[in-house]
Amino acid sequence: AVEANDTCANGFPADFVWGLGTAAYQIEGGWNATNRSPSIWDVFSHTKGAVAGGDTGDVADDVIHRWRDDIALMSELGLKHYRFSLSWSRMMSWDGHSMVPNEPGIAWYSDFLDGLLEAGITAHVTLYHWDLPQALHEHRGGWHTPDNERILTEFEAYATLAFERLGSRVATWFTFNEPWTFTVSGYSAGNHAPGCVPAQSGRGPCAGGDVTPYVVSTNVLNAHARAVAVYRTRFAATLGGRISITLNCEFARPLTNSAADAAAAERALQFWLGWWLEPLLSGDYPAAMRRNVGERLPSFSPEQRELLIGSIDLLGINHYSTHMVRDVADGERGDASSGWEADQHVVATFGAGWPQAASPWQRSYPAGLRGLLNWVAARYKGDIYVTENGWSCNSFTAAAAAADQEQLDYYTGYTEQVRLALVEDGVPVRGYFGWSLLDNFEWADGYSKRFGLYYVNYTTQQRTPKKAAAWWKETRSAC
Ligand code: GBH
Repeated sequence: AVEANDTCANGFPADFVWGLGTAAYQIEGGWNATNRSPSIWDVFSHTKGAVAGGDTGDVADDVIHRWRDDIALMSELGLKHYRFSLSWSRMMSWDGHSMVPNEPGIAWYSDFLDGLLEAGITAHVTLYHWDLPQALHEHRGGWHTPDNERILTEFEAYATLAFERLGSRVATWFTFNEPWTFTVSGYSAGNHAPGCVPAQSGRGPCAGGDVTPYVVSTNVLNAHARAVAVYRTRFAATLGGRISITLNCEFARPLTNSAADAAAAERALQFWLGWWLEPLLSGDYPAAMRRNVGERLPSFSPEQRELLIGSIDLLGINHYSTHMVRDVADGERGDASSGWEADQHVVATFGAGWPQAASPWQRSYPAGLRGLLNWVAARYKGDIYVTENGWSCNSFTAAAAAADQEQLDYYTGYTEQVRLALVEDGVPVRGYFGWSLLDNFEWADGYSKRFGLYYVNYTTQQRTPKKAAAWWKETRSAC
């Protein structure tokens, strides 16, 4: 129970972490500033037909040049915690054999971190928010090559460089953001970089069929574990920060009260979140996946298991929406969807009457976040942080955005469910990061979708606060 005198007017403990997030490729721009080299997202966004409107991240929010103003914007909001990611392709360059430090890029992040520090803003930094250096994808087997020791070594070197050069100013490290999303979208659906799809369609340089997402997940989990081991053995004691990973999951509710649908909802959560969480806790993929995926699911060696188990100091959870899930009998689907999609044996829909966001995949169902947090807390006993939650706005002009009530309703509804999970259910949720500080490059949707607390005019780069920004300042920044 929380002592009354430690509770803020918003109903949360005084030490609850309130922050906002962004990611490098979505906001930075400066595609070749600081001697940056291409990532898979540069190549993908410049591929005809890959991104809505032909949009690219070349300029994005131009934060690479406007960062001082944007830190001032954060201060204006009273922000005390900021979550952002490093661009591997800015931190390092390809020398024809491996990635080596890129001093101008490192200096940019170093200055930025100093700026945050001066503004009293704590930094929470993600190493990998989907932007693999193109050279590692092309010449070193990327994430899609089975048992790819070369990518593990490269990631370990990158993480070490980041800890060494930036770690004194970073409170929390996240190795990967949403491995589920970049694995399924990038290596199965093909609508994200690097655009790989199952082999039978003949598209993509890394088409591997329905085993590829599981190959990718195994490499990514092993890379995570390596980076964590480096941080813990060489840096944690002196730097005092914590390290983890950010996993995304929509909540799953059974469509009917049948036992089969209850099992299907549980299975969906295992395929979505258990896929990543279970190896971090027990060193292996969930039983439901072993059962349905069979021999296509790689194994971890005893050494890999040892590194994986307990390799998070806390857990970051990104959450946007909820699905109603029903069971699917063997063979019922009969479609050509990816292995991961079909392997679950579920069909997901939305509940009737849930408000629709601009992004087709998102509807508002606030109670789903409380349900998810409880599901996670039943399995993981450490601190939980909601590292992303936000609304794809239905307003598309600065004036409409400034008056956007739906986004505000989403934030009030969802944060209230976080409060209930904490205060009523005892879930150890310690922080909440809204997505996002600014409208930005929304991946395959380009600039057509807007999640910012600030509206961005991409012609003038002017930032305009939305209604939720004022709410944030009054009720989240203030205790
Ligand atoms: C996060 O992904 C990202 O971390 C962030 O970069 C992004 O800007 C933000 O959220 C908003 O999207 O089209 O039905 O196949 C969100 C998780 C998972 C949401 C995949 C879209 C596609 C569903 N995403 N999902 S569908």
